[in-house]
Amino acid sequence: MKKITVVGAPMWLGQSVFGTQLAPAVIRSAGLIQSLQLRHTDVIDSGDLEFKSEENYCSVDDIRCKIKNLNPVWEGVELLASRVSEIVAEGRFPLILGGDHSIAIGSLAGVAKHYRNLGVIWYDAHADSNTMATSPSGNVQGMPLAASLGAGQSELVKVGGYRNKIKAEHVVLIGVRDIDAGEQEFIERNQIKQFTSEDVFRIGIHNVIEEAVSYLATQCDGIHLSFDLDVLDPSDAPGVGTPVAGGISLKENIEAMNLLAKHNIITSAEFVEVNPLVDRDGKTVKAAIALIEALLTN
Ligand code: HAR
Ligand code: MN
Ligand code: MN
Ligand code: MN
Repeated sequence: MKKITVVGAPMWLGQSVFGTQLAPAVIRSAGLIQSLQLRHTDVIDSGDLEFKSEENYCSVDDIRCKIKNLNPVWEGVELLASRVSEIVAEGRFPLILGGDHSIAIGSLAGVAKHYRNLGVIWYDAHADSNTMATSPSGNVQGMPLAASLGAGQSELVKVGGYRNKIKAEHVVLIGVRDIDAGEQEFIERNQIKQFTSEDVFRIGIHNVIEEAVSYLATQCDGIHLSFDLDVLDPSDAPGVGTPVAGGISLKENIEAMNLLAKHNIITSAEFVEVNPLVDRDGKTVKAAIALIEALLTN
């Protein structure tokens, strides 16, 4: 039985599509907390963090202008890092509701303080391994994995007051299928383990999870799950800002969450990138809840 603390990180400034900041409230009103309380006796909903919501482009002669909304995103992820660190220090399981994927910088900064070798399972259609030098968009949403590995803009790299939250050999990417050239180079240079969506279709989600677990379990003292809903096929999760065709079905992803639950190795988790404003019939919100329920059954 886990002691769970839910925290909302209503961020949207890590990208350009308005709406991901609404996800924590919408996911709650669709019944997440009650559903968790059916399975666990100790669930605390600690509400949403307060983030600034104005876009903040810096002046064009500022090098940092290459990163969209750097200041408000940075402030937000610092706040999240402190809150998540407190939750872990209390011996509780942090369940973080995004927000766009920039929040992973804060989640990992908060969690990794408490582990010597934190592992990360990064579920995503994208590799999120850009820096301002390689980013095609300037969106921090596409940079959180690189920043957590110590690469990129110093503000983002030093969130929580320290660098290098995780090591490249403790990361597994699952479901990736839209990788920028600079990201591909970063992944190869750092020898990051990845299972593309093609790999999942070829060897099956069960084998992918078993391989990921055996790769991480022996080296890591905790594993953070960073789940970007756009890893799902858009037919199962239309409500995301950057859908990519050819994704993994909800059914297979639920199977994956069930397997992770059975292995009982996930020590913190975040579910990100749900945008209720572009969702259809609450499909993506419901998918997020079903995935969380499967992960947190025991
Ligand atoms: N790689 C592209 C960029 O850096 C697109 C990233 C898109 N978005 C995400 N991340 N949802 O997972 O801008
Ligand atoms: Mn992502
Ligand atoms: Mn993505
Ligand atoms: Mn098995």
